[in-house]
Order: sequence, then C-alpha cells, then structure tokens
Amino acid sequence: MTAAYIALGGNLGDPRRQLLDAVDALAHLPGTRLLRRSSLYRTPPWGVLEQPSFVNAAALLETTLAPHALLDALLAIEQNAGRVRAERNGPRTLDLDLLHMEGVRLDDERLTLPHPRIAERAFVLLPLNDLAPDLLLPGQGRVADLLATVDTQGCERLAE
Ligand code: PH2
Ligand code: MG
Ligand code: MG
Repeated sequence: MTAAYIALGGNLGDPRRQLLDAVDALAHLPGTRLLRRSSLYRTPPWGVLEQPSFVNAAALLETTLAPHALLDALLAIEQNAGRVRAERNGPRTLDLDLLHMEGVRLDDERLTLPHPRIAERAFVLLPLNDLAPDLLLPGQGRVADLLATVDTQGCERLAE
C-alpha cells in the first residue's frame, strides 16, 4: 500500500457537493482506502483572476494502484462530475490533482510527482497542512514550512 495525497478543487455548480462526492468516489476506488480528508476552504482564484472563488480540499489515500492507474481514476471521477476541459487555470466543476505518492518520483508526459507547483499554492498547502504538516515533499520542502511562505489572505475554512 502506498500513501497518496490528492488535491480537490472546483468553482462551478455546487463545488462543496462535488468535492464531498469526489471524496466518496476516492474512498471507493479499487485497492484503495480513504485515510483522511481536510477541511473545505474557500480560496481566491489563482492564475485566472476573473472567475468565481474556489472550494479546495485535500485527501489522503492508501492505495495499491500504480501512479498512472490512480491518475486515470482521478480523470474518470472528474468526467463523472461533468468536467469539461476548457481554459487553462479557468473555471471548472471538479479538479483532482495527484500531489504526491510516498516514495515516488516520476516525470513523464502525463505525470510529474511530486506535483511541481505545490510550494507556490496556498489553496493546495492549506488543506494539505491539515493532513500532513510534517510531510517532506522531495525537492520542495516540509508542508508546514512551505505554508508559512505563501499568502493565505482571502482563504477561509468553511464550516461544515
Ligand atoms: N485551480 C486552478 C487554477 N486556479 N485557484 C484556486 N483558488 N483553487 C484552485 O483549485 C485552482 C485555482 C487550476 O487547476
Ligand atoms: Mg489543478
Ligand atoms: Mg487538474
């Protein structure tokens, strides 16, 4: 079994519902257990600024799936949520990004692990810090230390 960290996000439709349904779908993947999920956060849009605010979260799985099989499973869950691929960094119903798998470093045309841009994104680090503040991301650093270097202004934990 390998620990796998997933980032969830969305800003179209009913993002909270879509994220919670996606966590449920993650828990039901073959060979996979859901260990933890973070709080939900409302976060200002990053990249493309003229779009609704996002809801973001993170989940920690334990899985026997290989990295590319897990990536395929994440894309299938996005498709089921009605995800349409459009503008880069633009609005979306559901985005599932594979952040890190324990012991895995990988860089090919489909997948780079750890995800290369975790360190610059408050909307990823805030929920990831709920799950694993001491996690050391190879090449980037410790999650809690990285979180201390980014601007979390405008991010708020949502009551559930
Ligand atoms: N995802 C993006 C682009 N911008 N901004 C926030 N706040 N949260 C996201 O999940 C997000 C984003 C592309 O995946
Ligand atoms: Mg993304
Ligand atoms: Mg994505």
